[in-house]
Amino acid sequence: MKEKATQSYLKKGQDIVDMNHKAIDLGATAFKKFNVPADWANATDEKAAAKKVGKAELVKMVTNILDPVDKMDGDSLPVSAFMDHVDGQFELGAAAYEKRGVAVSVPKWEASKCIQCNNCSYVCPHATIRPYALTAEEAAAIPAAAQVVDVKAGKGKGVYKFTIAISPLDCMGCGVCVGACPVAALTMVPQEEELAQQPVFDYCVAKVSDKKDMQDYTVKGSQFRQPMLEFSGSCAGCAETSYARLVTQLFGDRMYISNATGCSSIWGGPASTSPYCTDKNGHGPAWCNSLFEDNAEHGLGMFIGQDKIREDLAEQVKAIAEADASLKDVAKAWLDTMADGEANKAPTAALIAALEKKGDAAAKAILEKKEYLGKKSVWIFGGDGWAYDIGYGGLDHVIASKKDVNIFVFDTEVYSNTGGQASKASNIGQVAQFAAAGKEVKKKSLSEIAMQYGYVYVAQVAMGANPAQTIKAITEAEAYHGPSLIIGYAPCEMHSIKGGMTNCQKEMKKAVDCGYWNLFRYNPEAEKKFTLDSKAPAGGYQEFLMNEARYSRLTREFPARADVLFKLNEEEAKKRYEHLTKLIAMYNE
Ligand SMILES: Cc1ncc(C[n+]2csc(CCOP(=O)(O)OP(=O)(O)O)c2C)c(N)n1
Ligand code: SF4
Ligand code: SF4
Ligand code: SF4
Repeated sequence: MKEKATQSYLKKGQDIVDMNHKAIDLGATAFKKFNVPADWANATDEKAAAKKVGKAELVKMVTNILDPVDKMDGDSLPVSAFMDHVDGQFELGAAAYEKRGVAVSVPKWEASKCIQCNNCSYVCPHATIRPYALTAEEAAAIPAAAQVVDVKAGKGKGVYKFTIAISPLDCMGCGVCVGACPVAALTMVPQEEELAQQPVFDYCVAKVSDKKDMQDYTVKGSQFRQPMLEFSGSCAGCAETSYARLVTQLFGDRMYISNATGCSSIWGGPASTSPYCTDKNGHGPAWCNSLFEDNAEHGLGMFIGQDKIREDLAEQVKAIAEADASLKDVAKAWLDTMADGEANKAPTAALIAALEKKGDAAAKAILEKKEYLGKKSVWIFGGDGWAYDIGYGGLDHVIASKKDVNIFVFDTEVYSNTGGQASKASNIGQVAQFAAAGKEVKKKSLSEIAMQYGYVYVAQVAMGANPAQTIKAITEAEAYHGPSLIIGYAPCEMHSIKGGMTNCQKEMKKAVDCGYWNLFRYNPEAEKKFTLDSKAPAGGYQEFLMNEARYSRLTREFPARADVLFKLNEEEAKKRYEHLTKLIAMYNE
């Protein structure tokens, strides 16, 4: 066994091998004997859990499909079980019914220490730690295990109570939230100790109302918005899901997502465990996965389809307002804001109300398509294997089209979902499949290819390094009336970061501090188009590389080559930063 462990783990470092050997030794000696109680021989199955509540179609799907699948009994499902889904559509929000309870330890919140910054929630990949602002009545009815305090500062002070709700049965135990807390108000404790928090979380989700006055587009305010990606099956600590969750908090109620095949299609839509969900009005991201190689085109199709319907609706709205002067103002307000998401919300609601009141044939014809009236936020999600390599031709075609779509690339610098093949986003010296002796050529600059069009919004972000810059880039990209490309640095299981994925967000900061990854925004609509958001490299580059076994393993396998490639990697990073500083002058004069 030890030999096999050495073979499997030497690439991750001798310390990992030693830990495995120790575990093998302990497995042989440190066991205890427990007698199985005799009455277990007559054990019967537990009664089915309390009746599921929720939308009837969703409960039916969960009961008939998800439950058997979760028990590894999906093979026994008859074809007839899928009759409601013959067109491939599944209900949103099924993941909330799973309650996998897989975390060994979960965070425990200490209200007295908390400064209510919401950083924990901002980074959580699984949306299992959430801040809530409560009215006095909501606070009075919360289960007893909750800790409820006054809102300490800023918006809501003197108005609301505050709590942090944690779902122990959905949490993945990554500890990323603990690392993001500036005042050590969170500690990891055994899951069983925190089970009383589950009813608190469930109460907050079901009963606490949306506090619009607490919500904005800052790190703190964004976390009072409902995440519409929750409890996915991504790895504990995954950066991809933290980014996607954040995007849904900002635009989820009017989002369309086209998703490339890759990790994001697997954690995003494993039939029938849909982790994308809806708000209390039934609005949530409409999500679809086509192919690895045509995702951008597929997303463009989603945009064009609804855009054409909206163009036709605009003609109908103009005509009805011309015929009936009482509709002139509502129609104008809707037409004037058609291209702007947030601004179009109230005029859309007013237009629908006015048309419902009017109720004639022309009004009914518009109302038949009322779901299209509001401005949609169209997103195209995928990994670097999709964006830099296999779907690149399509991505280029789509950004060149000048249409108002938003592309988010989860850049793990490797094909993560298929076990870590090198992509054109992989970097010099990185060991991956198809680059067993370390990749020789530098990472492609996808961002600069996009910038040269001049009309594409482009940003590079790393949420753990600069959370405010990330949210700024996402909101600017969405507001931009044209194509946008955001590339998010996404540390991944595949990187074998020292200490594991609990350090995911911290690793982003290290990457930016040493200049391995750069933060910037290119906004064609801004007066100063190019903004370099990261500082000059502060040193520690080689230490950064050695912190990840995707690099450090090369020093064990090919030490001389490692030396050369890692130096080259650092030199290229320095050149890249100097080059970026020149773009400030080039694009802003
Ligand atoms: C044309 C095609 N080639 C290969 C595959 C197999 N495949 C599925 S996901 C994937 C890797 C995706 O990598 P990436 O785009 O980097 O996303 P990540 O998994 O890293 O999020 C591959 C190769 C496929 N589905 N289609
Ligand atoms: S431990 Fe991980 S999954 Fe659990 S609440 Fe914290 S960040 Fe979320
Ligand atoms: S990160 Fe810490 S201080 Fe900030 S809200 Fe969470 S628990 Fe409170
Ligand atoms: S392999 Fe990487 S990208 Fe995929 S779910 Fe795991 S951490 Fe996330």
